[in-house]
Amino acid sequence: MGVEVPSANSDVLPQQFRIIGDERGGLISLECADNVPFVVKRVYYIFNTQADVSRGFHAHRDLQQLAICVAGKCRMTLDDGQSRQDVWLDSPDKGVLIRNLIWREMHDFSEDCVLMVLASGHYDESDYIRDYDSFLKEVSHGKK
Ligand code: T46
Repeated sequence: MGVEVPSANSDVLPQQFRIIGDERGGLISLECADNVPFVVKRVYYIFNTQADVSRGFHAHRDLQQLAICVAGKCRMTLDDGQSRQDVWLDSPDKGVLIRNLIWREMHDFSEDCVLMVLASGHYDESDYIRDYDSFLKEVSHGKK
């Protein structure tokens, strides 16, 4: 894995990736079983998010994701049902690993932000919990 940065919640793991840089510039490699702790089944990226728009506002029942701003920055708010934490993704060598049943919101996108997400599963709308009270119920029912 990347070097883990301390976090209040073990289901939210900020990551610091090693830059394999030389005089030509930087390079970061993401590799399954090395710095990506799951088999990647999907990659998507979010860009051109309009100023003052926030995204997310959901949790996943059974999905691990690694999020990295490969350009620009945004703030991720991550909530395990008991506490919230903000993680700034503001450099291509920083990421956050988000496990199951974590409510996420993305705020404060810079104009040039490209948020890339590696996911352990294919897109499946039935895996989303898009209502916060339902999320709290699933967490309290110990489905983690
Ligand atoms: C997440 C955060 C970080 C697809 O058809 N395929 C996909 O792989 C994805 C990710 C989305 N979609 C469709 C579903 C919606 O109709 O694209 C539309 C926008 O998705 P959504 O509103 O869920 O986007 P965000 O930015 O709120 O959330 C996304 C991911 O969906 C989510 O898994 O963790 O980014």
